[in-house]
Amino acid sequence: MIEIEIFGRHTSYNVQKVLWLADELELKYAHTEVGGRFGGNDSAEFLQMNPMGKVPVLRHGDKIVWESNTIVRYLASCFAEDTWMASSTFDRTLHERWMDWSVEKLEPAFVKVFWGHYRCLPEKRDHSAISEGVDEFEQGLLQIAAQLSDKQYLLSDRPSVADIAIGVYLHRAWSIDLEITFPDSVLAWYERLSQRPAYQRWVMSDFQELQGRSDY
Ligand SMILES: N[C@@H](CCC(=O)N[C@@H](CS)C(=O)NCC(=O)O)C(=O)O
Repeated sequence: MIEIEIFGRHTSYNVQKVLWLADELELKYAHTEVGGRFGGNDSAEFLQMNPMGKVPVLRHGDKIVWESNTIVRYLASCFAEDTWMASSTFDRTLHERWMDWSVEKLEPAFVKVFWGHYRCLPEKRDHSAISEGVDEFEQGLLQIAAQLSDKQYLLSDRPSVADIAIGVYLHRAWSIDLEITFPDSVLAWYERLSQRPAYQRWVMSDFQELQGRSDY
């Protein structure tokens, strides 16, 4: 039996975080598409793994983990301590604060933009809500630019779990035919991420099936 199984449709940016890191760590894993057009996330078997009915879910031996950022931290601490995530208590917070911030600030802004613009049929779009989302997302990009300063990645010249949690938004925000201003350092960071095979494979994969689709 394969030790590690990742459940979740690869068009979900939350699932992409987990698949991206698993490839970076060269883990051997099985991937099962669940949710969206694949369904299965409301089955009794799935709900037993994640009572929230959401993807991603990780099975590692007899352990089950859900919530994408939690899975990312779990994999990093199992398989990449002191490379993708620091092991010392304080240094871990340097990663964790950016991951928490992304959930609190960046993702809600991104959802207004991505769901409001890309996943909504053109005739149903609320343009003032989209423009509010773009402003908030751009504010977030400015915070990221200040953090990047002259670093290659968010915390140092090596990528970390913080880059995974936040980097998934960049490709979508850049590719959805909406004017969003990327500060130069953020654009350079996105280009750097785009060179990574695991980012190309999962995050830069085709998500067109989500266009105009608000049912999942
Ligand atoms: N905070 C959760 C969010 C999970 C979530 O909302 N997942 C979405 C996909 S991004 C989902 O399962 N939607 C139902 C579906 O795809 O069918 C996480 O980061 O894992």
